[in-house]
Amino acid sequence: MEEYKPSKIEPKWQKYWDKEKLFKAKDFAKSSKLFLLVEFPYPSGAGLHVGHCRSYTAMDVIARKRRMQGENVLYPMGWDAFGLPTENYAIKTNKQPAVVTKENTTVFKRQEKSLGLSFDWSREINTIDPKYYKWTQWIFLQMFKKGLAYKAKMPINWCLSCKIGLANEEVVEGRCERCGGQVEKREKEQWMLKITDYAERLLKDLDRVDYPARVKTLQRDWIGKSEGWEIKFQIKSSHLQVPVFTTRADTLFGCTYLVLSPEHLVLQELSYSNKKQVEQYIKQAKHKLERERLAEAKEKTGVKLEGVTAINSANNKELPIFVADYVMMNYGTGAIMAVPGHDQRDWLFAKKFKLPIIEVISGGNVVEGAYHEEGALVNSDEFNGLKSEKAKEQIAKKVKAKKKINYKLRDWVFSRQRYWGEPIPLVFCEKCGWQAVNEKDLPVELPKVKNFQPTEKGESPLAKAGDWLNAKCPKCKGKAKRETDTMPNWAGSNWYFLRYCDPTNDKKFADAKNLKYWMPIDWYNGGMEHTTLHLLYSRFVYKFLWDIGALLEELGSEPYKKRTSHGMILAEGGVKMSKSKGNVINPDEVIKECGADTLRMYEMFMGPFSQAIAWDTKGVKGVSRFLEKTWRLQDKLSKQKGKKEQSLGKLIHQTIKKVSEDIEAMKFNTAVSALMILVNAMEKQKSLSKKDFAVLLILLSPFAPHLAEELWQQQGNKKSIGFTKWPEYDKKLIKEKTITLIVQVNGRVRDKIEVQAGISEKQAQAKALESQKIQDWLRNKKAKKVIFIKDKLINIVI
Ligand code: ANZ
Ligand code: ZN
Repeated sequence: MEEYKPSKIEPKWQKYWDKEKLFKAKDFAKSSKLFLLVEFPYPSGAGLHVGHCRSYTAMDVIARKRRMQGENVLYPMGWDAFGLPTENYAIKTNKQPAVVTKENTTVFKRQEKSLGLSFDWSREINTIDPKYYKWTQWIFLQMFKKGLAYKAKMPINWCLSCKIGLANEEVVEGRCERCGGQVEKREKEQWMLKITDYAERLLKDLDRVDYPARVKTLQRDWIGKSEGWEIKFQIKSSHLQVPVFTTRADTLFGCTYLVLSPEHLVLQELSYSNKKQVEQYIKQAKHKLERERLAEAKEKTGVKLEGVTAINSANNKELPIFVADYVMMNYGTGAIMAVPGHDQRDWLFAKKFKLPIIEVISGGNVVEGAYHEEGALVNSDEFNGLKSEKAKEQIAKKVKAKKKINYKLRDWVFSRQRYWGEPIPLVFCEKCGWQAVNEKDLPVELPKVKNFQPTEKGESPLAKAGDWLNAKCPKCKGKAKRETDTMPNWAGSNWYFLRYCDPTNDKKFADAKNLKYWMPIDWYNGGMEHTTLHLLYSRFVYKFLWDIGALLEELGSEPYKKRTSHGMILAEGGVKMSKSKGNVINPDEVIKECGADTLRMYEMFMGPFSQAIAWDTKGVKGVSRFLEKTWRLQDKLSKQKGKKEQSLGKLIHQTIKKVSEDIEAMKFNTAVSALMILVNAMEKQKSLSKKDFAVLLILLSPFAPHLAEELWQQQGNKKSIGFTKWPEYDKKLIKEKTITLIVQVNGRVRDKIEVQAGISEKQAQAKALESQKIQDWLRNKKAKKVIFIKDKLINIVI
């Protein structure tokens, strides 16, 4: 028989699958639908990453298996192709971004095809296609019309090297997420989307979806709901009042000063004698980033306002007022009541400025640091002895505080002053202000411009787009100018999955019938890094579309039923893969050397799917040898003519069970191990059963589809293995018998445990030691002697 040559068989079957349209999802088919989704890639110049392969292959394994189980699977792919890296690269190389994008997309598509992924390519979408972004613009217009899109002067995160405004989510540890460059605060006019209007629903509906716990936690923390009170502080000898937001009204008697954020407007009304000093402080604070300002560990700075004080209405005490940058303007009221005994930042500040620290909750030692816990009140007059929970309500009532809910979530900065994005479909008329472009005039196409460099002033390159700028005001028909900002790179991805349901519709983003059939998405796998970005944004946009009736009510307002997440693939040695370190694994090379099936199977085998794991070239070789071994079983089968076939019986059924269940649980690594055990057993057999071999090929086919298809058709099967029925296991055959084992310590019965029948003394002892009861009796003492009666009793003598 011929040698196993992936480079020969893989392209052949890819062509065959394509030609037979095997993976085409059928709209409205009677069989039950399954919408499987992976995050469509940004086609960067670096080409497909092995991390993409991990996610795509995993879902491909599930897609292939479920098709074999009779489901109508939609597993689509597309390109999220607007964005900065391409634009930056285009600037560097003096090419048009559209040209660069086309090149990159071609590479990505070739690479994905060479992996044998079972995408329905007839539904391929691309966010830069005007037929696609017509609907991205349409969705924006609906938001604009409902008042959810507004333009505001915002202190934004400005990346000095990309010359672009960044959302909070795009600033990682004070640096630009994309280029790692320095970020500072700047005031800019920006289009904003009011995601904050949806904060409560985005939070509450997390209860209804099947996401990993850590994804839910991250989203909850990001939304950051906080329930507390707004308490007003009277400024002495003035009509002015300063409200503060606090979650700890129970600590009001411990408040020893107030703090205003440097951006607080009341600073302009208060009369204090050290104006110069305060102004100087404000000026430098404004350039600092939020994270920097909020960091607990950071050295506290601030300035006392000389000559003004506030009154604590709980005890009529007079309090000094400070301006300090650890209080943010965009949270709560922009002012706080400082309780240094029980808030660590206040404590550090009080130490530095020699302010009194009063203990009002007993249990800690406020001389050494703030005591955060709740507890019984002290030094709080008539509230002494009350527990925090009650005290909060009662103190709030005494000072007439209002209950208040705050969210950390911020509105979404939805514009940028760059070229390579969807134009914002609005025009500005001197008479009528901002106006929506008529829907029939969509899409507003991105004009071709020669010069797409960002400007130093931060103006969009489209501001120089000549004729394109001029438009008619849809309202008064007078002269108007187009908006020159473009949308951020999240715009195209926040609704893309809907387009897969009906990718060529030019009347709607997707027909209601198609949406009704395919939505919601049954299973969405993607990266953890998207948790508070794409995953949250798209939930918001989906809810909005649902609210305005663009989605059928019965679909519900959550797009994803189930979300899972893959771990990152690191370079050998456990560090991040990066071009600069030269440690990037190129899937093309792995495929060239070992084949796509090896790459696929290795990535499924390398470790627990949800965990980060380092690449291991030896591991790749191991999987490659396993596939060769499988290939040779074919030889064995053809040479054993005449011999009586031997079925592996129980092992076959155990493997069916294991592989089927593990795939569903995304325990791909243990599924592959089970296949390896089976192949080893077959190798040792004197003669192989044809039926067993067929089962092996079917179970193997989601992981190594090319090899499985080749051997399958060599066996004389005419139809693709992809449409063979997935096998079921015989429950009776694999049932393990269990017995009750008596466990004694020094001859006395101390526990009874369920164990598999026939286990050895060693296994029984290990099982017995797992019992907490037995551990308590042994108290770490070593066994002197063990008496074991098979399937009956174990006695540990100490
Ligand atoms: C008094 C107090 C006493 C506080 C205490 C905490 C502990 P979360 O849970 O995150 O909502 N705070 C309020 N507005 C702020 C702002 N704009 N910038 C910085 N800090 C601000 O936190 C609410 C607490 O954060 C509030 O409760 C306030 O400090 C502070 F023992 O008030 B607290
Ligand atoms: Zn007008």
